[in-house]
Amino acid sequence: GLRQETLHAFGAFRGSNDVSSEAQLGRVVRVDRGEVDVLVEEGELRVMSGSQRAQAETAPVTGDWVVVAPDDEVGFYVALVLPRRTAMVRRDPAEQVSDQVLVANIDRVAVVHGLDQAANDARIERFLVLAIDSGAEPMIVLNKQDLGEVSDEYGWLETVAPVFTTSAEDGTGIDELRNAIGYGETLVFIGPSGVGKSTLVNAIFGEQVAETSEVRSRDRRGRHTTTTRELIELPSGGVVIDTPGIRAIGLWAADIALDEVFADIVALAPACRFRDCTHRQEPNCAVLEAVENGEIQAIRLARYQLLWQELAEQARDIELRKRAPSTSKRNKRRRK
Ligand SMILES: Nc1nc2c(ncn2[C@@H]2O[C@H](COP(=O)(O)OP(=O)(O)OP(=O)(O)O)[C@@H](O)[C@H]2O)c(=O)[nH]1
Ligand SMILES: [Mg+2]
Ligand SMILES: [Zn+2]
Repeated sequence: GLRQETLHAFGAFRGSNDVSSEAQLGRVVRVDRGEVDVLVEEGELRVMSGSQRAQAETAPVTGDWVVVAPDDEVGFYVALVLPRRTAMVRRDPAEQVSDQVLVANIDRVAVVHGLDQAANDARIERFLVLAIDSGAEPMIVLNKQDLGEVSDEYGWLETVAPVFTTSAEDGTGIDELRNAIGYGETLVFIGPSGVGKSTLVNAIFGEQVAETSEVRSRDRRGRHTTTTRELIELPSGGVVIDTPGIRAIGLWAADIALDEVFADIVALAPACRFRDCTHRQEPNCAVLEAVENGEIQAIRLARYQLLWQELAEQARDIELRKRAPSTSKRNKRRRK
């Protein structure tokens, strides 16, 4: 997945910095407690992430293109994280007013749902916002087709992103999915635990490269088998990234992506009487009219409003934090 602009950035870095001529370009395969595995031309290198010593200001994540340089003490270290073409970013689960990059330089984000579970529009919508916000092409994979039907409930998905129906178990739809990953392209699978992300990776690859395990029989929930975001090179020249299952994910400044996932509602808004209509109780609201005559589900409008509110509150919190950068959490609470 190496692009011309990445090569240029590497050349520019080498030209203007005092790094060893042995510095080499590589791609991060996984990040594990301060150590980073980087795929370079000759194979995988374990390097220090090098937060203290490196010029690298950004912490490397899976999928990053990095410059790796040799060092007498630590072996190798990451000297530079090259500019990211795309990145999947969530709200940091610990630091609520900062963001966290999950994977970088991806071309496609495949949101996986298991058809053995009930449809969960809210969850898929949230994952789709994350996917679109990354700058990559979104896709939806309805897996475990051998265990459940693609009912009308899933019809709306096609209006947002291409839908692939697969069974990693019996091979249905696997060729189509594999063909969707072009030469040099990177696809990342996201979704809850147990939906079959790692099994899909294995099916696409053609042999067991990612660990999988059975879902709990009681509620068909996964067991959180995959624990790191891991990059795998396909024989076809494409790349897939397997990720640990997540049930919920915090969005980060994803307003534009949100409007893409709810394009049906957004398209009606210009016909509302008020330019800043919130579609809650305003007179002559085109969206509420569409709900009334059944074109838009009331529950879908409610979910849009919830996500919209979440992002608006977040933007306000970030703004507050910017104005009072040194205020500790305790002080902030006291001021309220
Ligand atoms: N019947 C059926 N079972 C599947 C299919 N895909 C995956 N499974 C099974 O579902 C279970 C969970 O699959 P995994 O690939 O480990 O799920 P995962 O999404 O990677 O889960 P985490 O790594 O925990 O996030 C395994 O027992 C798989 O064999 C499918 O298409 N059909
Ligand atoms: Mg897995
Ligand atoms: Zn309105």
